[in-house]
Amino acid sequence: MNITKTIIRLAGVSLLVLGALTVTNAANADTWRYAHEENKGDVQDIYAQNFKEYIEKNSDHTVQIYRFGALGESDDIMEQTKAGILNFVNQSPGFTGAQIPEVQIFFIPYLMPTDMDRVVTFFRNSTAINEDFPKLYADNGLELLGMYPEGEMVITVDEAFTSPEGLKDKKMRVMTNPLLSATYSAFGAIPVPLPTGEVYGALQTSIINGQENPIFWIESEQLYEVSPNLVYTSHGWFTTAAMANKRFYDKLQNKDKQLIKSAADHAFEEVIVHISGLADKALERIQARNDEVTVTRLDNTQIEAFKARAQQVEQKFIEMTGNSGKELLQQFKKDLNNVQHRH
Ligand code: 6CS
Repeated sequence: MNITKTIIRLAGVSLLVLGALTVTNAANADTWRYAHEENKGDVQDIYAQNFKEYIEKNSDHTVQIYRFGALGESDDIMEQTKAGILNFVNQSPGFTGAQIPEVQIFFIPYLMPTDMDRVVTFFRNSTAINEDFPKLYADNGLELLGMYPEGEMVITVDEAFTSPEGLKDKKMRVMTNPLLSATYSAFGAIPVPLPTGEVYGALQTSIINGQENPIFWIESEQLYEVSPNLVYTSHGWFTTAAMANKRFYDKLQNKDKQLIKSAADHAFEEVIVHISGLADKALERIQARNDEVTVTRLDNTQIEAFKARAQQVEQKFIEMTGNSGKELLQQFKKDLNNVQHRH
């Protein structure tokens, strides 16, 4: 979507005065605009709501939240943030990876641990997450506020599988970054990059045979209705990131910068509480609602066959990102190793 269309769309959904980046009154209370990629009550919405509540409780500022679809697709809200129309955006590396190749690290399969405690400890303590990524985002005009996990990735497909042979030639929707396509090619499938809003229809019309997402999203978007076979492959976690337009952020007073960082820390903690047990509860609700749903959990031997293909994706990541990606990967692995030792 081009900027003109974007502005028209934004004007249509809100009564904002265009041209003013923030609406300021005499008391210096601003209205900040924040867009994310999910529906009401989903993980990114919980983060955004908690961010908003913290800001509004601790300052005179207001945060206006725009959910999935209100302002377009994920790439549209990023474009609007870069243009300064929005102040904050939550965009997942699945999409940002097309612009900042290093963030595709999350799509190297079997790199992340599978159990939630380890994943959370990693996000809290990782140097790569907390020091290296902010620099990469800053180089792209974005102030990174936080990265957080949303849930384990689960594959939904028209026929359950237990080996790469079972995925052979299946058209699998992927988020629009090249490394995730490489992962699905390595798994034997045919990757089909699509924006979020096209996934349900593409499954319904069999343009694609399957896709991957955390369970809460499979429930939220009712993907199980059109893709009922759930396969747990343990190959990764859905990670996302909240950020601000850096030009906007850099011009703020220190107390507002501090307020925003504290609000992001608060939102992170609330999200971690929200996601504990979320996938299991969502799965129960899905199964209660639809008796066509099947659940396949790969055992360790079956997982090995997929894991054996991860190395070529790691190699591809290094080819795509050069030295900077290589160093990031080293740090990432070091951080992951520290997590194993803590548990
Ligand atoms: O698959 C997607 O496109 C979407 N999945 C999640 C969990 N959040 C937003 C994202 O756009």
